[in-house]
Amino acid sequence: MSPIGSLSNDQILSAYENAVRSRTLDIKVVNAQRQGIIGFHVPSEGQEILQTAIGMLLHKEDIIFGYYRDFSLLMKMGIPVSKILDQMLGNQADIEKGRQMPDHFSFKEYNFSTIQSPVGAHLPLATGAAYALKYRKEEGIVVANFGDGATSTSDFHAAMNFAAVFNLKVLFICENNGWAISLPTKKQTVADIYRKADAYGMPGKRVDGNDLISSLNGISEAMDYVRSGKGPYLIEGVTYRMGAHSTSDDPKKYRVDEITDGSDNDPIRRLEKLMLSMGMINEAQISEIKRRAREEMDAVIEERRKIPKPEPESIFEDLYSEPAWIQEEEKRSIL
Ligand SMILES: Cc1ncc(C[n+]2csc(CCOP(=O)(O)OP(=O)(O)O)c2C)c(N)n1
Ligand SMILES: [Mg+2]
Repeated sequence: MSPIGSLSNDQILSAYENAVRSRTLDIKVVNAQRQGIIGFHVPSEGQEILQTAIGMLLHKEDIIFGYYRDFSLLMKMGIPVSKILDQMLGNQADIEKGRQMPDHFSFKEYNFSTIQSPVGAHLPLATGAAYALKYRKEEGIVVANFGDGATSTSDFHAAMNFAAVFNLKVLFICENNGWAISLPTKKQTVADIYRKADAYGMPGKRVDGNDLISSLNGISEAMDYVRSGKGPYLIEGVTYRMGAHSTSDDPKKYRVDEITDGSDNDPIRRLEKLMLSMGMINEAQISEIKRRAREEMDAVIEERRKIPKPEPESIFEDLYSEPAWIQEEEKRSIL
């Protein structure tokens, strides 16, 4: 047992390793994008610990409606890095056959629903899935995570309202990273995000999303509440987007407050300091974990890159059980 609540040292270490592997993958994928290997990426740097905490508390039967900035969550759910990269690369092993933008995952076997590009669009779907669970009397809860910007969409309102009206098992988790691309949170909403729960008649709580223990405590309390059938719950995890919004963004145009890797506000460094102070780990072990993560990610990227892209004619698959004449005609005209 570690001195922190009921967490074992192994659980803390495995949370840390997950965050380090996720950040390493982020860095490698951005480099791959710069080399033209991957088309686009939305890094999770700064949000690793909050997402890892969510992943640690999920049950197998839970249904996840995530968003595009989710590497650490996917990895903590046990989704192999190879599968993540297949989608990013849009290769033949990609379940989506290369038809989606990178970062727009679908992992049916992990109950991870397809990521939506329009901000907030997945939230009514999450509420709908929770309604289906109730109607079919099935186990599990729905977890929907999203950014601060999503709380200003009408879809957020519809999802929160119906989740409460129908007393559904949905846990809404806002990853408040301070920005919606170039717009700081305070310019898109004046209210505290967790207090928006009041308007819908559900509990809301703010946690320090850069701190593993605060995140785990808040999210597990909220999950217990939702699992017991008392209704939906809103968690606001305060984190910080350390880098650019995406590989298409240049944050130097609008921000001067950059948080650098290794600063006190970096959630990974904060967990390192905690583990060091508890004598759980030393600097040499930290370096070794990071070295292993770099080696792992280099090897997986190298392996998955070799898988060819889908054949162009595969674009005509999956639309109709029998090919329609119009598809045949189109195929003949372009292939
Ligand atoms: C409905 C809609 N409006 C605008 C966009 C363009 N857009 C993509 S991401 C984004 C910012 C979203 O910010 P937030 O919800 O805080 O998530 P974050 O990217 O910070 O994780 C915007 C405005 C979009 N995809 N969909
Ligand atoms: Mg944001």
